[in-house]
Amino acid sequence: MDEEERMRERTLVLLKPDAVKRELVGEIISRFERKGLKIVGMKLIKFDKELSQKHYQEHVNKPFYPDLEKFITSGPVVAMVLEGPDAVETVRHIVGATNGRKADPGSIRGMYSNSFSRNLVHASDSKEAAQREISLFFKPEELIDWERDDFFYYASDE
Ligand code: FUP
Repeated sequence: MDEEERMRERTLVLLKPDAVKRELVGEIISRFERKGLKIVGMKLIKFDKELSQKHYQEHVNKPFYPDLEKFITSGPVVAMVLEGPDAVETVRHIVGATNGRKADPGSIRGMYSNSFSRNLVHASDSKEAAQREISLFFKPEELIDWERDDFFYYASDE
């Protein structure tokens, strides 16, 4: 893989209904922005059962799935695509371990979640999963390429 491709890796992040209902959306997005990850796609969505079954395809037959489906369909979700160097791994690292009580205290889950199942954020766990999940939530034309530009901190004609 060339360097350019590695720098522009993309991953899917969901801010789950607990993040929205606890009004932590801004706080969590700030963590990603300040880390230097670029938002290239973002929308507020509501999961139905079908989308839940597709997104959590590897969990559908597990005993905890009914609760997971009930939770993920219980309110709005912010879906985002983040871009940056090794984005899949970097984002998983900032998000922290699944169980908020065991997650590193500096991670998003470690800071804000006190639960195993209500853990605020989903992040793709591999490049293959990222590709599949991005295409589940976003059409290609909904992903926008943009460049950082210091010029926009002020206008030259002010
Ligand atoms: P993660 O990759 O950290 O988001 O975790 P998993 O893909 O293993 O699990 C998906 C979601 O299912 C987690 F957010 C928590 C929930 N879950 C349970 O509620 N019970 C379990 O035993 C395992 C996972």
